[in-house]
Amino acid sequence: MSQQATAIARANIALAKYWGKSDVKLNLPAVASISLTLEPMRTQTTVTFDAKLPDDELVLNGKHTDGKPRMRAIKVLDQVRALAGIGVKARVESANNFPTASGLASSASGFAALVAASWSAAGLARDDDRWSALSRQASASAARSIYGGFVELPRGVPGDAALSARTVAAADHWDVRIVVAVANEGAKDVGSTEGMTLSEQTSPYYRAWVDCSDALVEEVRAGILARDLVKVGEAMEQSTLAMHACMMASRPGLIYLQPATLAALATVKQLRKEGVDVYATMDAGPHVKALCHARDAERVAAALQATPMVLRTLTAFPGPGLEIVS
Ligand code: 2P0
Repeated sequence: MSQQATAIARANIALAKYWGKSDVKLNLPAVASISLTLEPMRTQTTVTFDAKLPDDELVLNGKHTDGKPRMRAIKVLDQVRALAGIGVKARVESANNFPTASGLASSASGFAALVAASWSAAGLARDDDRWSALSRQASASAARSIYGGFVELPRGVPGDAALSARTVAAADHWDVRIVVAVANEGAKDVGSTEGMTLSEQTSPYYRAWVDCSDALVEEVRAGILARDLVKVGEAMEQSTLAMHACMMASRPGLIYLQPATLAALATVKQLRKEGVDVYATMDAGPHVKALCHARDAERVAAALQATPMVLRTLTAFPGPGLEIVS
């Protein structure tokens, strides 16, 4: 027996952030989040169930990979095998077309593509909501990469194994850009999953972060529907800064921001002074992602590129949801 499918998923960037879990076992988020699915930042994944394989194999960007990434992939494969009633081992070949150190999380597009490709290779019928729920269990941000455009992942009520993301507005709803200012190339020292637990257990601002997030999500959603960049931008900046305040007040402090981050933030502020609608967001890393209108993207990219310590920029636009290509 040999069954194969290939899926393409895009990375996403949260405009309203997710940080914290309401149910660790089911990986349910403690706060709702809203993201934008990004073209052309893609992961392409092929899954082959092959009766001749003695064990599951993971090939990431051309390299055989063991350890934690393979264990996380096996967890997804096991769930799909249980649903499909098969016991055959799989080869997973996954590649990103964007650099892993670009500041764009590859786990979101990676797990979304893995879920869709393994599901399809196992002969199950397409089901975006179940793909999203299964992706969420692997990595919550991955639940959002199943859908295109502007996507919301609601807060999870403990025990709700079926929680999935949903579309707020399609990719063609609003022609905005995300300009990524890459601050450094190194891998982060504390991963998101670990960092969230630390914040929840030690940060005096964790409750305040959770409490303020609902209103910010509402504002971001309303701003997207109204195509109001100032509204989205102001709420987006407060969301990222409230999240980082909560991170920084953890023990030990989680300081993801670096000198290049602050320099890029100053550039964004200066551009606003000059009349450009541009707002910044940062994830669990030092890179600055600037949201602006399509017409301003070149100017924003040039200004960020000229900012001291910024290594380079990448520009992304609203992209489609999960594609099965074969
Ligand atoms: C987000 N991040 O909303 C936030 C902002 C990082 C900062 O989603 O533990 O890799 O696998 O569910 O999805 C990164 O967290 O964490 C993330 P898990 P994930 O994009």
